[in-house]
Amino acid sequence: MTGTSALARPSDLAQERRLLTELPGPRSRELLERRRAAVSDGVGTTFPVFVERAGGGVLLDVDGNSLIDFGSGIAVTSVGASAPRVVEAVQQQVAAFTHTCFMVTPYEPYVRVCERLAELTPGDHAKKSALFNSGAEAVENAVKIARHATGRSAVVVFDHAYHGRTNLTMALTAKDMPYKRGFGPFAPDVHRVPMSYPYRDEPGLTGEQAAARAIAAIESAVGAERVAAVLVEPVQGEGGFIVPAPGFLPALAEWCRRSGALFVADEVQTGFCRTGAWFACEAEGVVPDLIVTAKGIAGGLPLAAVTGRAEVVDAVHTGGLGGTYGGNPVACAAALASIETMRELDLAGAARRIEEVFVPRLRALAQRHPVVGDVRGRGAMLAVELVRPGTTEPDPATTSAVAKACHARGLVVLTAGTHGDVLRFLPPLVMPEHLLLEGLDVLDEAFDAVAQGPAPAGVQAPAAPAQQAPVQQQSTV
Ligand code: PLZ
Repeated sequence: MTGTSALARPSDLAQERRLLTELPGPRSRELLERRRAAVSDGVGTTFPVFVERAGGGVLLDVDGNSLIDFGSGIAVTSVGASAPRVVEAVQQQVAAFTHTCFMVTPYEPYVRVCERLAELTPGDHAKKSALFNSGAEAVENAVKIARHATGRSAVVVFDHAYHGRTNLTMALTAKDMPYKRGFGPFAPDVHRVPMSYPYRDEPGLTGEQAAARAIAAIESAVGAERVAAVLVEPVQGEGGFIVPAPGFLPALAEWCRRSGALFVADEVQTGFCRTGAWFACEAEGVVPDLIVTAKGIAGGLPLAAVTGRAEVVDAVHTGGLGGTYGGNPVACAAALASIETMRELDLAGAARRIEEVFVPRLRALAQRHPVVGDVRGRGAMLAVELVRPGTTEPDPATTSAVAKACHARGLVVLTAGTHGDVLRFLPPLVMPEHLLLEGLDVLDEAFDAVAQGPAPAGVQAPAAPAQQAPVQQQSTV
């Protein structure tokens, strides 16, 4: 480690939007043909531009275009996709050793990641962790632990929830298409209850009332004494960046405590500074019994964790948890360097700043475009929900058209939502402010272009070659 010198190393990846070709460009289109021939059609692609390098707030594609990244590879590259500390730590670890299997002969970085998790996650009780490879694998293990520790089997999840694509986590996930259709039968004893969804709940429904509605459903359909775990995303991710009304999460956690069920927070998407704090549960002082993390934890390397009360996590017999690669040393080195970067650069503060920059701009957008029914989110996890003007009827077609218009202009945005009517924004927390603003300008242009109706057939969406047309700056902030 070379200390702060690594952080100060200037990136040679220009932090700019630069369009040299239409998107996708000719080399991306060639690769797309090869992808079509060799890669399963079951794996989707949001934006078929092939990436050669990435870092800070940009993705550089194989045709030399530089794109602004409002996706972070689905909330993963919070420290950037080539954060200097992470690159250096990974290089050192990969040269030292790539793998031993922690269950065979252990190594320190795994232990150190678990120590960091114990320090950083909510609550000052004794905590322990186990490490895994993916969010879904960690969620599945949280359920294993909860069942073992409580001796109960029922698991409660929420409308709009997303927890993964394995058999158990498909059962936990709400949305049929594309996640579940044709893949059943699913794991049993999973029970879905209503979420707090302020935009769609009856006006004025408080968080406590929404929790009471969920609890009534649990008590009547499952029985309090059968519940091993109530599993919830503190801000729902794939479901559409749904922030529950204040009071909802604390009331659920309190019910769990009274009922002997474990409160399990899936912070796979919200964790590690994304929402302006280390973890989203902190916003309401909720202390989960188990917390599941992945994505942002390791700067792009595959790592996930279940962290929880020591006596709960230790309830499982030795050998009951694990896997060949769980807590791989290279991924652990990346996690330690990512956490260090988050601390040094105060990326929780950066996420709060991103909210300050975005929210007035998204509200102004909603004023100009009545299709924007709701502006919501927290920190650098922000979204707009698109509906038919004057109603709350979802408008997935306009959502997809705006996303495509952003893509054509060199801005990576993602969609979400049970009805596909949510545009979500997840910039790397290290994105320089001029790119945040330029990305928001592009979003404005994309909404305007879609509002004006489709371009005449055969006319490409405008790709502005950098050398000819300087990018328009608007001054709404
Ligand atoms: N829990 C809250 O957001 C992953 C998946 C996108 P994995 N979300 C993005 C897709 O189409 O597959 C996620 C999440 C929450 C669990 C997961 C699962 O994490 O690392 O993808 O397994």
